[in-house]
Amino acid sequence: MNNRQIADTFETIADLLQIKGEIIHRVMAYRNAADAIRELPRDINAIYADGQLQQIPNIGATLAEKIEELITTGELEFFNRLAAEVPVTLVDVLKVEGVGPKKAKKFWDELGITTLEQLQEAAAKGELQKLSGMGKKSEDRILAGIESLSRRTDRISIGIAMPLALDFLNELLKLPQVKKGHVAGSLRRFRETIGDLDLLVASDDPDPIMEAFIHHQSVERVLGHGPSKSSIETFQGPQVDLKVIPPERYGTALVYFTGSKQHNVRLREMAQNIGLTLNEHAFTNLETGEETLCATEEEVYAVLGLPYIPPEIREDRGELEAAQQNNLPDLIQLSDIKADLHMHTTWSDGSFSIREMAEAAKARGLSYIVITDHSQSLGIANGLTPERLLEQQAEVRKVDAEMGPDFRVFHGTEMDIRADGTLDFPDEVLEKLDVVIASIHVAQKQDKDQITQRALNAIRNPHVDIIGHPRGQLLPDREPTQLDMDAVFEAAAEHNTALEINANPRRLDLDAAYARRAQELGIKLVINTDAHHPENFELISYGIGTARRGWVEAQNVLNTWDADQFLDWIANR
Ligand code: DGT
Ligand code: CA
Ligand code: CA
Ligand code: ZN
Repeated sequence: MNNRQIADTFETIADLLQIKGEIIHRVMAYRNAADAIRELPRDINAIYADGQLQQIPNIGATLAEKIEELITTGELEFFNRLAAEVPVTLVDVLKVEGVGPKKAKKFWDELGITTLEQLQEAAAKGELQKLSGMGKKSEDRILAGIESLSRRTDRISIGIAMPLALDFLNELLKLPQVKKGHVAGSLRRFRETIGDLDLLVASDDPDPIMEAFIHHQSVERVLGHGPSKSSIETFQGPQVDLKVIPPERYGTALVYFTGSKQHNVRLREMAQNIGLTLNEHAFTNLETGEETLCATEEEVYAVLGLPYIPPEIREDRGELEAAQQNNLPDLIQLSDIKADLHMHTTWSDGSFSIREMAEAAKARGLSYIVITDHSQSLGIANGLTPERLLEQQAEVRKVDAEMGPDFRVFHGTEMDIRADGTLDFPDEVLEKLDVVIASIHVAQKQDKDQITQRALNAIRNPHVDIIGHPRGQLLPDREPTQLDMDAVFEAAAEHNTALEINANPRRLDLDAAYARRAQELGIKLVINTDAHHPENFELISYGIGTARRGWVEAQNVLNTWDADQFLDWIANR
């Protein structure tokens, strides 16, 4: 059994236990174990052979025994017993949005539904809406959920792909034969989801590099192994392609394998217009057959008479025209960021105190932060009542004073926009806060009018400064809400309300395309990590990548401003 099979077995156990109505912490034990195994960078069989199963996060003695049983016998007695009680195919029914364990059990008990096909049939015949607690709306939602399931892709979130790719790349860069290397493909362009991982290194001596690559500890299977190109599949799932390129040809190869395909097509056309062909190896003169080699990407663009085009915008969405007119955007950079305006502490669902978050942010070189815990109606996240919010304000002011004049801690909230469109705090509470973010967390399935009206209510409130993760998508599979973004943009522009690019790689919301439109409409943006832990501050790089992909410039992002300029904007908007 490999890592994924064992993780899947645990995940299925968690689902079956939940359908049975088991207590949540038992369910979570299996789910957390499944996650930990899925993310392992090594073969679990090797970990078992080394006697190190219990060093895997979330694996104690009981789960280690179950893993051992799976590894040594290929089966699990406990799973078999469970599967005899609850049909395993019900697990597929749970994947449908709008179907939780209680509903799955109800459909099974009352209609004998055990498979996805049976669920779809019953919904199509209108049988679900007749059950208690169900209606036409929830039945339609389930039908839509089944359809969106069939549209799901195998693409992975950039948050999984990037650390994996960098791990491979950093190992390769240690080899003496490797001159330089890059992550290429969609990952270098910061697409929100990734098909496979592409790596490129420059060297005249590929054999030892390819050897090291196919023997990396994350390699589960070698798909192809050659002198200039190898492909492997990782334990974590994704495929990784490595190309080794002679250093004098590295520039053309890096442009080619960074893509996008559409960008490359345009570059080839431009080359042909000046009598050259362009491929991954070189420019070639159509008449003389003479090659022009490029060691760097800058040289490739220079041959075409263009300035360097940053990878994030190589999509043939206007970047070539902008380059020809010497009018490329001055894209925001990580070093432009001075603050993080959205984070959680132990006051709601974060894991660290206000002081600890402040220290960590300061250590990362930020000059101010805003503490924005959840508000009262988000009970699941331990949201704050107005009374606790005011108590928190006293602590924020105290920490702000303790941190000295060079680092500021401001008090805000991530306030829920309730299902009925009202805000979770009254105006007289909001006016006491330095910064107000309003976000939609509940009733995300409302129809377009209803959910849009909610967002507009928040945008129009003069105390609301920022809308958090506006569209509610969760990558790679949970689709955004029905929010009418034209209406949101119009209102945000009119009321001077900023929109967030949430940097958490599962969100990236606004995404690049919407961020670009927001900027074009003169709307201010903010890029926040939504940190629940000091380590989450690192996620800012995904927000920066997304913003760059959306052509965003620093001057339009509030948290690139210094604290006084930021406060001034808040006060005068
Ligand atoms: P992905 O993997 O689906 O997330 O997207 P990419 O962009 O990484 O695509 P991939 O891995 O198929 O190929 C990597 C790069 O190689 C791609 O961005 C551009 C280049 N490339 C691949 N196939 C072609 C092609 O048929 N024509 C051209 N011009 N370039 C290609
Ligand atoms: Ca790729
Ligand atoms: Ca590829
Ligand atoms: Zn949120």
